[in-house]
Amino acid sequence: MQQITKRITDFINTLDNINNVVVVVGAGISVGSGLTTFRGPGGLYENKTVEELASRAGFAEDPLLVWSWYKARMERMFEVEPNSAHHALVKLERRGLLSLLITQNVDGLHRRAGQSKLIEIHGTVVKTHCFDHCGRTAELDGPPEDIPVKCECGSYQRPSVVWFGEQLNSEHLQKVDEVIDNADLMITVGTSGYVYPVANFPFVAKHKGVKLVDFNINRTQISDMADLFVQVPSEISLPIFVDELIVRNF
Ligand code: BV8
Ligand code: ZN
Repeated sequence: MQQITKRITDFINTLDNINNVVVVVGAGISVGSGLTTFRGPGGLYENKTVEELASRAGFAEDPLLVWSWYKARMERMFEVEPNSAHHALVKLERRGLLSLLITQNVDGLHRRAGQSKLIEIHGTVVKTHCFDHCGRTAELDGPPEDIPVKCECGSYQRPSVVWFGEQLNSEHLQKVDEVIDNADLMITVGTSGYVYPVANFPFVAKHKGVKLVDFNINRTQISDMADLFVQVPSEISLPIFVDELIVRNF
């Protein structure tokens, strides 16, 4: 542990004052809470990939299969708790250093940890809306009893997440551009850097001269361009980094 703490402290000592941190998060941050990732072991469901399940075509073809995938995931999400990496990001916000947390995760753990400067850029499973755009929406306070979830119009309610082939919210993307423009540090945590356009954000930051720190247990294209790559589980390493950053800044 000393070794990683020294690498982190040495890196932080090379930085000027840090006031605007942008954080980009993927499924790896929730592994410490007991959830599985998409592309690691356990990432498949009924031999289907996330690209097949998280899509309009996949839902149209088999709404029951897609709803049972979301229901199984929601059962786990509602059983687990935020871990020390989630809490470290709340601490970063409360000490005034976080400009925005951008999460690809739909597990709601950042909100439950108390995060407010947050964009759930791939949506959230606790909201649903009509698959055929009749306008009806709903909020879920737990995994749905009966699936597939029916809509009163005769179609189905679907999770209000961004599926593959669907556009991300343009206001979200605008806000991301703004915060990267003013960032002095970007932290990426637990993301394979595989899904676009989020996978572009670290490249945009680097191109603008923003310092980049990557936390992942595996090396990715993001790790390769990071100014510091921390190959230690984020539930262990991210709290150390945040505490060192706070000490250095005050
Ligand atoms: C769009 C839904 C415009 C909710 C998700 C070819 C090239 C470039 C782009 C494309 C292309 N073909 C198609 C596209 C576009 C496509 C895309 O990127 N496809 C990929 C497969 C190439 N993107 C889209 O369609 C997006 N929309 O572009 O609109 C458009 C429109 C039409 C046509 C073209 C373009 C929409 C993307 C959103 C998809 N929805 N989720 C849900 O059900 O969850 S994405 C899904 O993957 C989740 O949101 C997930 O978060 C996300 C990314 O995965 P990660 O979070 O990174 O998770 P992963 O398992 O991959 O990695 C986990 C990492 O954690 C690993 O690296 C692991 O090592 C690490 N880890 C594990 N344990 C730990 C750890 N790290 C630290 N500590 C630990 N303890
Ligand atoms: Zn409807």
